[in-house]
Amino acid sequence: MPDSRVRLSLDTLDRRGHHPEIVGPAHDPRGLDVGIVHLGLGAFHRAHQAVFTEDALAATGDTGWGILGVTQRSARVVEQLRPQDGLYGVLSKGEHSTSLRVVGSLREVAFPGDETDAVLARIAAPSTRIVSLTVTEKGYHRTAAGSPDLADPDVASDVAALRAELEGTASGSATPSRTPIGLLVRGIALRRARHEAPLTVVCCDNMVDNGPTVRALVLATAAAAGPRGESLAAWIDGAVRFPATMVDRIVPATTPAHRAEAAALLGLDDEGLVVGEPFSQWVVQDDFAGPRPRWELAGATLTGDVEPYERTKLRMLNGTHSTLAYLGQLRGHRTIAEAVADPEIEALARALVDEDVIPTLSAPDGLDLAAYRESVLERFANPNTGHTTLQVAMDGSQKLPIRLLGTVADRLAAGVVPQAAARALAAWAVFVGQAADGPAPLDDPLADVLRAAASGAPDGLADRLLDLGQIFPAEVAGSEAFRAEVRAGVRELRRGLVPTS
Ligand code: CS2
Repeated sequence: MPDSRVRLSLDTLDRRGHHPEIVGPAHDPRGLDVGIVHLGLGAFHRAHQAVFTEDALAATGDTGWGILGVTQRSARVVEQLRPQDGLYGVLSKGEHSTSLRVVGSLREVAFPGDETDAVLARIAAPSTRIVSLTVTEKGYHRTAAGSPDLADPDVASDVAALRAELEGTASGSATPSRTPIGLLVRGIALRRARHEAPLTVVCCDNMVDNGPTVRALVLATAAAAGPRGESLAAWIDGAVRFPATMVDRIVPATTPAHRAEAAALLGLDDEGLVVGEPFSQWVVQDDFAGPRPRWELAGATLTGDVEPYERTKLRMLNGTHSTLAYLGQLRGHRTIAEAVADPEIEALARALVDEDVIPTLSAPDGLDLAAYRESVLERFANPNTGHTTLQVAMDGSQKLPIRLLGTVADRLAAGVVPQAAARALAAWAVFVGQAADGPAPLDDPLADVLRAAASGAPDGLADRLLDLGQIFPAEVAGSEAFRAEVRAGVRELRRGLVPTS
């Protein structure tokens, strides 16, 4: 038996167990060159795009699409993956099956805190054709209007560094980058200065129009760096493409129990392990400035128009997910699977989809929305992912506008007050109120603002939250009928009832 205290790495790979459930890597990782720089090396990227890339290169034998993964949040991810030569496992937890694959497409990892020079040089390298991102909603440091938040000290620091680099006044090693967009723009500036080769930026975050959104942020961040920044923005406008994408796989946080389960299968310790449901989907707008991996050979859909997929997924899956998370938290359900098994919560989730969301959608080609709803609810009911309501509940101030408030605004514009969506927001409001009062931390970049709004007379909770212009657009906050529904939902939840529409 292999010693389970030995870490997974290129040198130990052939000591792994040979259970039929274990596969991969699908190629020799040593032979891959980096062609993709990925910003945001969290669990989602490792369980999603890195796997599609692995399968695409296994299908073609192409060796130019290894990934450099950059983690900006903490150096811990580097500590997990660098000793493992970038290798890690994906533990797939189906309702009735478990499997493990070792992925080898991630070839290098970096933390720009102290490796900004190296990352900028990689973004600039001619062999890099793609920069992709999964930095979560809050990682974009946007204002409510969608522009870069130049008042944020991290954004300001990157803009100042960019300006100094463009004007030739930067000295010594690069100022550590503090935001993903800042890092990206600085890398693109270096690329332009060195050889002007085109580039494609692939955003893989759950945002409406994610490609165009990132494009606008990149252009505005460049332009904020003075006249040379404006000229850089003009160059980016012509040379860099920003395809939109829809990404989908449920990837819960990895727990010690998952690590123990994988170690027992693999016979090696894997600190980079990630966990996911078996389902995985990727729809990518086929708009690249240069070559790309043949992701379609790995099951991705390359298409001209991602918008219908993106909107359907964000509103049906993510909107419902957040609803289950807040109601589940209020009713003491630890996991999403437990929440969706609660008949009252399930009824509200179905009402949200059928009455509020579906009327706002035009289905992507050939997609049956009722069947999609069933498949989403079935995936949520998988008890083996262990996805917690608390994890999905985090960052509500960033997620709700994208997942739920578009539905609300569209229904209000159509003259209908969306009752189930109002109930979902009421659940968020009560959750915020409880977290603000109690010992549970409120995991949200606007936690202080939310806490301040939540304190005060309980009757005014819904209105004080709806007044937060950073979260609620005027077309939602300005509807008295909608406010009344949210207030009613808060009252019912306080009485311990799941409000029905
Ligand atoms: C979830 C998503 O954590 C969350 O907020 O709603 O991460 C969800 O699991 C994925 O988008 C599924 O593709």
